[in-house]
Amino acid sequence: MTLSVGVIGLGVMGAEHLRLLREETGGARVVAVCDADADRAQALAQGAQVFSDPMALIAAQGVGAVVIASPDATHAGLALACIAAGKPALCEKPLAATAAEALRIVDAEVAGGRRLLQIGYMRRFDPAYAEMLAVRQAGGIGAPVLLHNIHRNAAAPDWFTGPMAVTNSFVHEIDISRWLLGSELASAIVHAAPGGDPLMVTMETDKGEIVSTEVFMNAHYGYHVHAQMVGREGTVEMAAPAVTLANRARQHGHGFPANWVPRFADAYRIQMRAWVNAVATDQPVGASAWDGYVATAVAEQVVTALQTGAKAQLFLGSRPALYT
Ligand code: ISE
Repeated sequence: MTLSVGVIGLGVMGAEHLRLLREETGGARVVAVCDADADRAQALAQGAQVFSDPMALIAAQGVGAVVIASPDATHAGLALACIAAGKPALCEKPLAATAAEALRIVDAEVAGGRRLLQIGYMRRFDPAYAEMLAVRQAGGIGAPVLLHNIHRNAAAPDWFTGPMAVTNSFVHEIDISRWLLGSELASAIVHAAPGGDPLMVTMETDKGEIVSTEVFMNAHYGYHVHAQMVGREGTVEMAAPAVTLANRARQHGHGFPANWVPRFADAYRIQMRAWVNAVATDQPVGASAWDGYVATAVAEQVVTALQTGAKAQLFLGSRPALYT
């Protein structure tokens, strides 16, 4: 059966999700689109029904599932509407602007007794991260003791405001560190360079592993994400972020992409296929609403740690049975 999908938000990520659904994903058809910019929605519609109201798209009878890729602040309300309508959704990260809002979404899903949301923490589908997880799980590096993350953007996106380096960017490391280590995060302390960029976040897990993350929003030279896991018997890390080497301009080496879309092209494609398949088979995969809540809750507490300079003891509450 073909899944009829409505896509809300057609910015950088929404347009890429639209392209993936149309060109690289079997078993799905885009039947509806919605964007705050009506001309943009019209230009990308290719026969899909154009909505100006995202709630009307979610309620539309012909829409079987929804991709939420509108601005961060809109995610929570749209995710709640999908749950109320009983429609599965792939919701871009972050799930919500506050932990309290994210928890309301978790509560709504739990009340319905069914996992409907997959959160777009797509690094879980990146082949390099997947291999690092497999190496750890096979005991290939012994017990992990450290995870070093580097997260560099060439320039902060123009829509960045306030502490978005944490709530929009660092949330990826919150999610992927839990996933890679199979641990929960227990404490965090943040150091900021003069001017506030880069940030250095050091977290401890419930098993005593140390997770260090550099979040550099204006690193200029390109988009660069790297991770190295250190175990008692070895280390595993990502190889250079390209598949070719070039000789040019008196240099030999790898190039860097301008942003995350080319770097994580495989992850986004695999994620979309996995989501469509998960909806078809009713077998949820990827980050759940609970994982989305945890990322937002930790981010909120990391922002406080940044503002106070104090070490935060992270509080999460208990995971509902739906997510075990
Ligand atoms: C963006 O929203 C992403 O999700 C990227 O993966 C991240 O690197 C970037 O900093 C975010 O703004």
